[in-house]
Amino acid sequence: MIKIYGTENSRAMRPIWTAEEMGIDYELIMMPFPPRVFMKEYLDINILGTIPYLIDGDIKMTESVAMTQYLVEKYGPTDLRVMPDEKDYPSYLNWLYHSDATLTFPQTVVLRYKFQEPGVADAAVEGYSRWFVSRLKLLERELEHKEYLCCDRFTIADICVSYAINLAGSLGIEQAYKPNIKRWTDQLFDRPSFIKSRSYKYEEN
Ligand SMILES: N[C@@H](CCC(=O)N[C@@H](CS)C(=O)NCC(=O)O)C(=O)O
Repeated sequence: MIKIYGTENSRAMRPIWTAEEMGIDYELIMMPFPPRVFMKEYLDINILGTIPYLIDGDIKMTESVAMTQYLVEKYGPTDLRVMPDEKDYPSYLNWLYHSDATLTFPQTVVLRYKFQEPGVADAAVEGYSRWFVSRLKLLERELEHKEYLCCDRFTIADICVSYAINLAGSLGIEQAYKPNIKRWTDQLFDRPSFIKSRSYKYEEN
């Protein structure tokens, strides 16, 4: 069975949400955050200590967006996937990469210096928060007349990109909730599979 290692409210939500939407069986191992500090034995499983980590037989993956793509491609068919012959396929790929390379990247700096090492680099918290918000221009414009990012249907592009907005909420970057983004996330975050993916907690034995 597929194993997913996660922590609360982390990027693990992307593969968990995808698996829940698809009804895939998986085993979830929830850990304290950050596991490299609070569960050092995790480094024997994932040398990077990052979350999420997915194991499927011999397959081992460390990238949350790639995991969602793997799940829809390996365990489909599913409407969550956009096929290469669909008109929005290039846009779908662009949003998948955009979700991490452009959006969550500045957020990781905010997370580190606002919560993990507070007081060390306040200017970075301020600067990278602003940088993140300015990078939302493209998303806000794209959603002007759209319910979903691609193909007029819910896909993993919505899952991967909206995670950055969910994270912005946890980081206290309220300016992320621009009108179109808010309308879009209001309906996405109402989906039972999203609510379930957020509900998993680490419980100490
Ligand atoms: N690009 C990777 C990034 C993984 C990553 O950095 N995850 C964060 C949590 S959302 C993490 O593991 N932080 C804890 C640490 O670096 O120790 C992905 O999308 O899965």
